Amino acid sequence: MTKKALITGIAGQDGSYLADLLLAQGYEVHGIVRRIAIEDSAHKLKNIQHVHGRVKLHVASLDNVLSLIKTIREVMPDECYHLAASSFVSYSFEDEMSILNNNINSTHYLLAALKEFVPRCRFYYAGSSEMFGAVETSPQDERTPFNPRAIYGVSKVAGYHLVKNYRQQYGMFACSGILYNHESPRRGYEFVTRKIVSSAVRIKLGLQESVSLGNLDAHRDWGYAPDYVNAMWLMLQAQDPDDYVVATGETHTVREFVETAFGCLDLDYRQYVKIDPQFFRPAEQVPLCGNPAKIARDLGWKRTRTLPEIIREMVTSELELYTTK
Ligand code: G4F
Repeated sequence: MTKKALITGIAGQDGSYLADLLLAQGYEVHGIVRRIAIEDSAHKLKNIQHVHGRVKLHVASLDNVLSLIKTIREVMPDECYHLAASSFVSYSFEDEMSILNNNINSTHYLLAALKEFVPRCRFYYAGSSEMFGAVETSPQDERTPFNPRAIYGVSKVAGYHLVKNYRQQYGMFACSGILYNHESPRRGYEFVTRKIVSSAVRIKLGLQESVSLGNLDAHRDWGYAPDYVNAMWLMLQAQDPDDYVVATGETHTVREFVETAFGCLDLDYRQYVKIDPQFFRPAEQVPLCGNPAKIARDLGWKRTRTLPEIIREMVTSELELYTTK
């Protein structure tokens, strides 16, 4: 029988790669999108344009439990991947009420609706390294205590506990992936990797003079987004539900990323990068770096790309945006 998957956040970087993976596996793929995305599909659905007609989109709102129940009853999924969230890490706390409400409630609504109408459905929850936040030890693994420092991380810790609770109290097959940064040509422009790549390409083409960045010495554990959606899928194919850290186990600085991206275009980044305090975040004493040993051991997961390979792919794809217009 054809398996049915329901994805929240299907039009985002991870949702679109997951849709590709599941279609290739023969799944019937359903996605939840907001009405505004349908109305502005050229922009808001661009990551899934290439699978138009092969995925079924449902208009629903993650803050409206009735619309979620209606979708779940219509689809009756075998697997549900909950990827949608306010995911830009805000340290200003300006949006804390809406981030907390949206991220926590949507997870709770989905779990409650699935438990009621299709309890056999396997559930994946997108956790984040931001749950570890201001860590005291590095690398982090599944036993490292959470200490979120941004409201986004607080909301993700709450979702993680909801998932664990539904697994332990109700016997649902519900898992959390604690994912470190993962990048690709489909990354949003607000994140530092895409900002660097798109600026470097625009500078090379004479469309921009410089780029303003924050702390070039910040470290990140950057992996390849398609590898991370593969990890999500593996978690839901496992014998038993569990939570896993997904990471590369190595960190690089923003400066290294910038140097490599500009280097791909034969540019010296020092001539074009300006430092702007508005992009600085509170300094990290201990770097966020994940230990993927458990998912490697239990599920056979491994990454397929190094950071320089990811950067090269992002630069090549960004250049194509201009040359194929
Ligand atoms: O690309 P970023 O904005 O990603 P961040 O904050 O690490 O969050 C991403 O990864 C998390 C872990 O997987 C997710 F939970 C989250 O949803 C998101 O996907 O920033 C990366 C680093 C930071 O240290 C930041 O301080 O880059 C540094 N940075 C330096 N200059 C900058 C800039 N970040 C941004 N966005 N813009 C800059 O100009």
